[in-house]
Amino acid sequence: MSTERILIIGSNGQIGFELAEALRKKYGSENVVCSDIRAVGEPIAPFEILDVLDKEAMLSILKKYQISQVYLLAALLSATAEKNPKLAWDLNMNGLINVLDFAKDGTIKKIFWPSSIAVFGPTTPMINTPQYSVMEPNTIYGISKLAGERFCEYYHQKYKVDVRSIRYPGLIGWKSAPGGGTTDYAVHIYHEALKSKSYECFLSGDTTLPMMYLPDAIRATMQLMDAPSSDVKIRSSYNLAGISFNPEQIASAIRKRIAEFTISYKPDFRQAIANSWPQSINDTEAQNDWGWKMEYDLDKMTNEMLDNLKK
Ligand code: AKB
Repeated sequence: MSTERILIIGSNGQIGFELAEALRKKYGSENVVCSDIRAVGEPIAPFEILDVLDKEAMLSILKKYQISQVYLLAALLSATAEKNPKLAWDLNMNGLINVLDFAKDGTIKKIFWPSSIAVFGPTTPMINTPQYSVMEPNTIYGISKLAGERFCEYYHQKYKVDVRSIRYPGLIGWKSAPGGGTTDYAVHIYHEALKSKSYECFLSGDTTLPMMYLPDAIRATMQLMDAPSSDVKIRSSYNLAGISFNPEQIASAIRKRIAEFTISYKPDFRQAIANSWPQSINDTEAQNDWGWKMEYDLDKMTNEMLDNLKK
């Protein structure tokens, strides 16, 4: 058994919940400390209340558990961030810098930090977007993620900090709820399909975005964290392609299982955010550097989502 001691910051969120499960299975529950700004229900120990902006409190948790790796997941996502840009910048940037500083001074050894397809913007080529491209995000979330990527690479180059990152597409899972993103519709739609056989979508039917089933995203994250340091050639953040589809296409996939399902469209402010993001992503570097391979397509994901949500 490895001697890794892991801290997940933001463990109550959509990624945190499933990642905690997977990491606890791999490293043993006692070696994976979950933390969040508040407890939800009766959290499984070890759990600590932690505000990512409270550097002192973070240090005392790192020392108390002799943490070697931090997964920093606390963030404001795209739609929520637009409603409170200053808080989004503060949380998304200063939380990251706090953790990077603890790696710089040797308190911790390795960091995972999620970036997003939101680092791209309206001037980026939208189809098969390459790893290196024009990056002019026009959402505060995307701006903070792009700045975060630059900080990660800077700390790696200047201070040899072992930080690893993935530009997640929209994430879809049945175990945990999404938290304020533009891609959240692709989770809500499954819940509503089972509940009311209809769904009103806040994006237009032809809005194609890259998405990924959470088990693939968790596997990618753990694969990247396990890769030998010399294989991790990109220290900003890796593109991951996922599955590209639009609301019409996910509705058709659901109709293969629930024939009566109907979808209607009422685009809101999130439409402009979605329009600024790529429609499909090229992840050649992740495939070449650490052997990434996706498993779930739209139909396979839809079957698993509906089967599990029905239970
Ligand atoms: C969001 O919609 O904000 C997130 C993301 C794509 O990073 N799911």
